Amino acid sequence: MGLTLAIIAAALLGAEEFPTNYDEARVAPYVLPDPLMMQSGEMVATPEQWREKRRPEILELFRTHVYGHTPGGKPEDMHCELRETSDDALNGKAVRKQIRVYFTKSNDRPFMDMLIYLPKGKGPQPLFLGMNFKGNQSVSKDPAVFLADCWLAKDKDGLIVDNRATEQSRGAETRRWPLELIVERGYGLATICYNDLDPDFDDGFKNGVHPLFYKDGQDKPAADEWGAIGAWAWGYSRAMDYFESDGDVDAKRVAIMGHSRLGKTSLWAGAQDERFALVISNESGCGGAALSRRDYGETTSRINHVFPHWFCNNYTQYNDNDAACPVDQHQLIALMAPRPVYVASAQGDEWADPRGEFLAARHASPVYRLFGLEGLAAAEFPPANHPIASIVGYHMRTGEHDTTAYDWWQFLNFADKYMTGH
Ligand code: GTR
Repeated sequence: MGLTLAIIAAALLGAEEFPTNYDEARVAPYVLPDPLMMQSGEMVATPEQWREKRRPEILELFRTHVYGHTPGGKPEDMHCELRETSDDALNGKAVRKQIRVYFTKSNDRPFMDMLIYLPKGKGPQPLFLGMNFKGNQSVSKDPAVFLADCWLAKDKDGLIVDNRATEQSRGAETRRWPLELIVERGYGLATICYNDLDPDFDDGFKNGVHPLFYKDGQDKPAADEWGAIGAWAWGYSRAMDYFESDGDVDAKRVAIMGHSRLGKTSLWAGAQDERFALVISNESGCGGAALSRRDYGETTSRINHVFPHWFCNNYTQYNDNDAACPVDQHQLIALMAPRPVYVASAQGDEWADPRGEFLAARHASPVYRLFGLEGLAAAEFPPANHPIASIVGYHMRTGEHDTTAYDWWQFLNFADKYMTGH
């Protein structure tokens, strides 16, 4: 059947208002913008032309039309506080650090709390960086982890009370974060709750990092300025700023991973910030890895209505009008080139359009070929549980919308192959 909870929720939210197509035969033909055709009409023929002309063009189009412009670079007064550390974490196998990153001179909110585990070893360690939904305490059962101090969405299990973390929420998300496995495989894990950057509800951009950058008289982002996804992605880059200052972390070997809305975020962060060595999107779907012009599953119109704070306001121009958008999501994936990028789907997650995610990865491949790399090594949509481990990697596993141990095994194998050579 493949109906996910998200689809049921979508149906409850007004199926007539936002019709959803799940019939392959009803996907209308579409034409994708060519990642290698410059706005002048000239074709990109060399990696230099890509790097100097076409890549900046595509990035600017995504900034103007999809995710909004983001204030660049490390804030001048950003500073970090090591709140807690131990070299005896995970039964002596790991070093734990809990860092608070402040973005201005002030120590008031907004700030972000990062939890880091590093395998014990000589020299700086590679790591995975991934944001979490329910607070750092949900990622690990380790009692030394500070309870998240930010707004959290109500959850169905009642572990979040009055939008705050509780003791009961410790380890609530461990099935999505196989920490011991990651450390055993020789990688660290760093995580941040995304709500630290901007709580995930529409409040007119008052309570996250946006106001730090308002010009005089400004009280919300302009139509081509960042929404929540932009702010979360900005947080990924601030984490990278921190890694560059921590001698225990190998900042040249940092993989970013995100699930669902945070998969959209990891792609956008990886596109803008080339310091990330490897980028993983897990079931990011609409506005993430899935082609928008392919009418299957979640639509631009619905996502902009239900989550009006995620993208920039300009993006609403493409509600029910995807063909008019000057970019599509294969070009976002292409912005990772020549770095390794992995797109993961789940068979039961039709809402995120697995085939549309596969096709976007496939259509990003000509940019990789420009660099003498293969891109995605599959012409046909693969059956479930047949990972494709080329430099543009892809799998669709069986099961529902989630991040599972199966997904992590593929991410770890992929990072071994393309980032660390473990
Ligand atoms: C859904 C949304 C998806 C995806 C998901 C999630 O409601 O429609 O695009 O982002 O949430 O983040 O879990």
